[in-house]
Amino acid sequence: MREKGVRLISVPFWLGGGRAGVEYGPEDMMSAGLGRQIRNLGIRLDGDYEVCCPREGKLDPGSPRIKYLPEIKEMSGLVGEQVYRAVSAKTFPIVLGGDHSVAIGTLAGLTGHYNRLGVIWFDAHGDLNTEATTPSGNIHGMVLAVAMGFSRFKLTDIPGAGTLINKKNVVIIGTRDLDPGEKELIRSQGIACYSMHDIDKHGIAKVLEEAVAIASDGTDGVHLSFDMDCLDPLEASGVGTPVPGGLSYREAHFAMELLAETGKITSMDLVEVNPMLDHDKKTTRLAVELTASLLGKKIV
Ligand code: B3U
Ligand code: MN
Ligand code: MN
Repeated sequence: MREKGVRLISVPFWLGGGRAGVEYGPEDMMSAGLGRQIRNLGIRLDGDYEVCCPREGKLDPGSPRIKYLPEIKEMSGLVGEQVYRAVSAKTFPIVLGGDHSVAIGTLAGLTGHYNRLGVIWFDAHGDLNTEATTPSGNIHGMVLAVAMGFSRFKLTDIPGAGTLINKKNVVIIGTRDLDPGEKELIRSQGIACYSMHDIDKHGIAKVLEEAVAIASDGTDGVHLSFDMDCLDPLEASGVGTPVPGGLSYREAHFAMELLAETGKITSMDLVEVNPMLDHDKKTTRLAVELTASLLGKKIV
């Protein structure tokens, strides 16, 4: 990591979650010292870019299944371009959301570069809804289905994207709020999903060990997508859809520390910090600290 350098890519986008405020996430994480933390670790900060994405959209009454789809496609193409450039320049891209739909752009850019990409997805939710099962029409709840090609709108619809993500290399961690259609997809497709029940039962270290094995099996890159709502709302209440019973402060840090030790993670996105709901700035601060842990910050 020290040789590689990190490139920060800010994506102030909220239309995928349908709730404003999350577009201020990148700005807040930068003000909380994300760049400084990275440099303090002795890591070169190879640029910090802001993607100029749509800030407002029009709801199309003709296609109600995915809200703001044209704006989402536009944002994803722009994010993909920056991410592709970052990995081509051999830096480690960190994409700052925004709602979780920004990961469609991240994955588009990454699959343009990597032949076979593994994905580790921390989330309270499955993000596995399709046009047929979404209860909200918000694409942030569909991103993994889009990435693996289970929905009609697919990752490969974004210019510059490579192949779809192989379901064999996807792992979801921290779930506790899955919709019926998502449970069905997990079962029928055999997608690796470690719920909070699994974490309680086996411990976060064991779960991470298995997750890394799955995501790195036959892949040439492993992407970490970190939805801050995977944390317990006691630790991180500044997210759009908090769900009780999530990861503790130490479980989340320990997970990042374990990932750092493996040296296998090649990119990251950090999403769903909503500064308008984060009144004590605790969620933003934690997001910054967790990134530092992933980049190798040690307690001792
Ligand atoms: N599963 C629900 C809710 C949701 C998904 N992701 C978030 N919330 N953050 C949906 O709308 O798909
Ligand atoms: Mn999510
Ligand atoms: Mn979520």
